[in-house]
Amino acid sequence: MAGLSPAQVHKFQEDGFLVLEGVFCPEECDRLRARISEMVAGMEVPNHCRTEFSTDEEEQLRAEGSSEYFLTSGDKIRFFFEKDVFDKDGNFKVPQDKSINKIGHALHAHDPIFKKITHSPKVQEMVRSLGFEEPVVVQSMYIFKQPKVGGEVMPHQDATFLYTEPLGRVMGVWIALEDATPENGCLFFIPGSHKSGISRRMVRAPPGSVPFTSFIGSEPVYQDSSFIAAPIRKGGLVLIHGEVVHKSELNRSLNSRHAYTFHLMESKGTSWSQDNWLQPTPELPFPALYS
Ligand SMILES: O=C(O)CCC(=O)C(=O)O
Repeated sequence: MAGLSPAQVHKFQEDGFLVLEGVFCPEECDRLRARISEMVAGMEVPNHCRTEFSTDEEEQLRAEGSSEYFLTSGDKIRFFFEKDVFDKDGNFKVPQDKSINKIGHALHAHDPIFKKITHSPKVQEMVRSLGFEEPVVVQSMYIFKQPKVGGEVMPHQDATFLYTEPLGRVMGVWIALEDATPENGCLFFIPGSHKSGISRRMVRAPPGSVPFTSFIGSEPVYQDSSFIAAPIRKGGLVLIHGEVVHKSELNRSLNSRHAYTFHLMESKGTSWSQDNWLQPTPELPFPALYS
């Protein structure tokens, strides 16, 4: 693959996203899905997910447990569940593989199959053609969008959570591992919305405070009519500018909509905010994409 054509680069720069069909073959997608099935079959469920808490104090401990679990997940492979999937004894009310919302945030670093796709020549060539000189991988997620229960992802800009100075240095790479349609929760975008900066930032609270994160600014109310759907077939890939407004709706269908996504930052001349929830660690500095 020779990277993106000048017309594709132009479209990405104008719209803030680019839909590319047929980047990976069905077998490559199925290999990722099979690996995830193995992980789910062997996963350890954290206590704060299984345990029912009744008093306010216990509920506070649960909230702290889940915030800590999230905030320290940047360099690990951790499981995040849909709401209401455990009974009061901590047993699954739904099949285990239908209980998960997402896995994050370092599949790209710890799993050889995910690492290979992340650093694949196809991805590297695309990213090069967009002018990235020293891109690093900051996080990765496997998103399940479960049939009927896969919840909506509210309109947002990724730079709200992955803030850099200057802006314009973060890009998402979103790979459809199953067909994504308006019925099962494909991505929707406001074309061109990446040109107006960001409306809010999520920042870490000082150590010891609860909640662990807060927002500066607020997300405007967007008109539904401003969004356009970006349906894509299995094996396709969507490039997502860090400031483009996007969302996905509830999965109303009987089919899941699995996707593997990771975020890149141009590290050359860029400062990663110390206030971001996600931080590189001594165990896992952000790895270079071109390797
Ligand atoms: O996969 C989804 O439903 C949402 C993904 C998303 O918003 C993102 O990766 O920034």
